[in-house]
Amino acid sequence: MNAVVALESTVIAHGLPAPHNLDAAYRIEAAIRAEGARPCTIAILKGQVRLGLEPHELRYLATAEGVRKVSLRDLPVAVAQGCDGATTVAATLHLAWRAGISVMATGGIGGVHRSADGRPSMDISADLEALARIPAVVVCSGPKTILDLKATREQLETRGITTVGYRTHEMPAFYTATSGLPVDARCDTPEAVVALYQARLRLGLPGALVVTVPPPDRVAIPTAVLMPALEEALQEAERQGIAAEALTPFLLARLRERLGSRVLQANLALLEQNAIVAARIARALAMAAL
Ligand code: PSU
Repeated sequence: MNAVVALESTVIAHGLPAPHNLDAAYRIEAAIRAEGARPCTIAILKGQVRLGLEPHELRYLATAEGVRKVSLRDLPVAVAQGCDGATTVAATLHLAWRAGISVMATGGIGGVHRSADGRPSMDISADLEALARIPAVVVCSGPKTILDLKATREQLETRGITTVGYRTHEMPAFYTATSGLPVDARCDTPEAVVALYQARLRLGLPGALVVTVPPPDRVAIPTAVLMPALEEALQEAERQGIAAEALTPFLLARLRERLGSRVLQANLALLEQNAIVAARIARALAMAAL
C-alpha cells in the first residue's frame, strides 16, 4: 500500500490570493514528498476528473479565470459541461475515496455558518455530509473560525464523525488553537491515529475520522483579535446578500484585508503543517497494512 495524501483545490483557486496560492500548492506538495508520501491534488480540468496535477496544471488552476468552486452537487455539472473546477473538501473526499485514497489534508473544514446576529444559520457546508458518509482520515485545523463552532461541533457529533485532537484536548478552530470545545479523543502519534481509524473501519462505521491539528504557535491568532473583524465581515456579507458557496471565500478575504498578513501567514503555515501530519499518518497506515 502506498502512502498517498489527497489535497483539495478550492483552497488554491478560491481560498488564497495570488501569488500565495500557487506558492502554497507547491510548498504543500513538496512537504508531503519530503515525508516520503505522494501528494495527489484533485481538481476537474475541462470536465476531466484529475487525481494528481502536474506543476503547470497547478499554475493553471491558481491563475485561470472562471474556475468553479465544485462541491458534491456541482461535480456532475462540471464533468458533463466540460468546466474547470476546484474541488472542496466534500468533492475531494468523494473522488479520493473512489480512487482508493484514504487520507486527505486541508486547512479548515466547512460547517454551520453564523448569521450576523450571532445565531447559527441554515447555511451548512456539504463538507459535513461528505464527512458523515466517507470513511477516510481528514487532517485539518478544525472548522473555520468564521463558522458557528458550537453548532458545527454538535453536527460532527450528531453525524457520528469522530473528532481527534492531534496533541491537544481542545478542538482548534483554524487560525486559532482554542475553541473552548472538546475533541472526542487525543492522539499524540500517527500510529495512535491509525489505531483509532482501524477501529472505526472494523466497527463498520461509515463516516470520517477528522484529525484536528492546532495552527503552529508562532502564527496562531488570538480569538480576541479575530472576533471583532469577523463580526464586521459577517455584517457586510449580510448587507451585500452574500451566501452559499460565496460566503466562505468572502469572509476569508475580508479577514485578510482587516487583519493584514498575519492571517495569510497563519493559513499558509497551518496548511503546510497539516500536510506533514497527513503524510505521517498515510505512512503509518501503509506500514500497518503490510
Ligand atoms: N481550507 C483553507 N481554505 C479554504 C478551504 C479549506 O485553508 O478555502 C475550503 C475547502 O475547500 C472547504 C471549503 O471545503 O473551504 C468550505 O466551503 P463552504 O463553507 O462553502 O462549504
